[in-house]
Amino acid sequence: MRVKNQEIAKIFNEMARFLQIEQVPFKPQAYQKAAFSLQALKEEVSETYLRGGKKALQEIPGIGKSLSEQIEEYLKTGKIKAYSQFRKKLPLNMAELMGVEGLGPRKIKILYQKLGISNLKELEKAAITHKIAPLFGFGAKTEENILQGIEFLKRSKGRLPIGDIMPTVNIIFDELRRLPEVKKISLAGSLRRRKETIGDVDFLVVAKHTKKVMDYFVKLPGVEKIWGQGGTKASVHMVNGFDMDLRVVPEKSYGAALQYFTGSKEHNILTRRIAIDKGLKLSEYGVFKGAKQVAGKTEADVYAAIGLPFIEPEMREDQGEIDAALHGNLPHLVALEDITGDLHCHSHWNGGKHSIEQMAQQAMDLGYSYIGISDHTKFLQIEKGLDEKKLLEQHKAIQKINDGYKKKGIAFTVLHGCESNILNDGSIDISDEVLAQLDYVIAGVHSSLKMPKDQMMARITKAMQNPNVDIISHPTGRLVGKRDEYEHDFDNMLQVAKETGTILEINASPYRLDLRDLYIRRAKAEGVKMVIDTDAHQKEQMLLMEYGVWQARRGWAEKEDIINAQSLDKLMQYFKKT
Ligand code: DGT
Ligand code: CA
Ligand code: CA
Repeated sequence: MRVKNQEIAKIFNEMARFLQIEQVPFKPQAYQKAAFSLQALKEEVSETYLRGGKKALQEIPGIGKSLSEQIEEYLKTGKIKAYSQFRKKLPLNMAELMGVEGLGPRKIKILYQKLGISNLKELEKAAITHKIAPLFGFGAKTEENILQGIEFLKRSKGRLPIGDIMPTVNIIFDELRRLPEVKKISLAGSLRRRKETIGDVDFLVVAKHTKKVMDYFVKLPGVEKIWGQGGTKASVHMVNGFDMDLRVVPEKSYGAALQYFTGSKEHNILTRRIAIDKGLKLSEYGVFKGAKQVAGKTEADVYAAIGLPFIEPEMREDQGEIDAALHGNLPHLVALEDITGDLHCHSHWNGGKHSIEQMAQQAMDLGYSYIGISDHTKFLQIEKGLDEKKLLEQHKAIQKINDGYKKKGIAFTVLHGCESNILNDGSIDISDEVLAQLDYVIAGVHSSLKMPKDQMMARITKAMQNPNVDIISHPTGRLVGKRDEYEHDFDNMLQVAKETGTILEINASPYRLDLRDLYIRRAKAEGVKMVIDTDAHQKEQMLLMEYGVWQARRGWAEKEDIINAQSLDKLMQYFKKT
């Protein structure tokens, strides 16, 4: 377990926030980047240090001289002085406060200095008693937004976005799997069903030596509290703020237990009823006819014993999957391996981290046959959006890159798109003449998110009717666990998308996933095509594709519903002809 990496990453992330509050330029991004590298690092950083000292640390991407010194300091003393000083100066529960939508570093600092607000509880109290509105630069609207943000956090009741949990769980999963005492291991619960928010993490294990596995589990680095440890189950709380359950089951019941603990509860009620109708009993121990176990070792056996084909975990939500299974109508869900490219990627042309070539290389490394570069356009000044002139320059640059590939015999294509802005009146912030020269155009709502529904729909409708607009990016504007969708009428959106042949984006960022599972189902039913895109602003973010595919699967999407699960030739046919 690369515990030091996680601990230092956590500190670096906090440092980034402190530095943002202090309005120090560039450094926050440097700390964030370093934190990201540390989390992704395969080796425990203390081993890196033992192997080659500070020099070796500096070979980690994003770690320069001064950060390598801070890592060294932490490894030697368990502390980083610069961090302690910040904590003393601004004793804030930063993670809590930053979780409130609309509250950035600058405002957090003012709230602390003027009102002594250091956590969520104090923030709520101040907002309710209208202490925030009179502050310079705040006002009644901001106060109201803060209350709404807090309300949203309360509604999510401690559930965390899957993206907050998965990276840590992946590391722990590998640790557990490698134990010689572990014979079989799987995720269960909502995490296996790939729900967008997770209540707690469930592991299921077949063990050669139960107690050893349990002891190891409760002593994992990162465990903050042990809720309980019994004969077959242990529960812990992690420093990252979530709980994990580990259950050890006998091998002959592994499939049945996996079926039971994957849930959902509602799905299980139905499967149990089907078993009863067949004169069988289904439990977490197996499928039984009287006292005799007739299935249980594998999940597929369990489903087969009650007369059903295997149902993918992502579909087990009592949303008609049992009916579909009984009638042989289960969809063949799209899979990560089907994805042929990523169409929503930003390059350093609009202030992203990497060049077009670097992004393209990452796409090749992922086995894609193309990448679409879709930088922001001019309305988004903070994102260094491109204007018409820059877009045309970029077009030439991309042609040159493609020519280079051709000369070298590399079968890979860079498509030229852009992520344009849908202005309040539904027009696009780039001239039609230039849009028409691109391979495809993404358009998204990036401003005035609080419009009334009718106005918002008129705005999006007009954009979809634009013959140059092929894809609508983040079509609901929500942020998972943080911000509601903007006001819209989804059925209406689907109708217009269908009439105009416009594609809707399943944004793969685990903090966006704009299209909820049920929206995806409806789009599929209407024959509206979708694209799964990562919206990567740096090449590493292209790895988020998996989250988008999971969401698509939860919406029963098949390969044919997803344009970037097609060959490049087929994909191009989905773009409007202009
Ligand atoms: P979460 O943790 O809230 O994100 O959602 P789950 O689905 O992971 O729920 P959890 O952790 O409480 O339980 C894991 C699975 O165990 C659940 O999906 C179904 C099964 N399960 C738990 N309690 C019950 C129960 O009382 N009845 C039935 N039928 N199944 C249960
Ligand atoms: Ca769970
Ligand atoms: Ca649980």
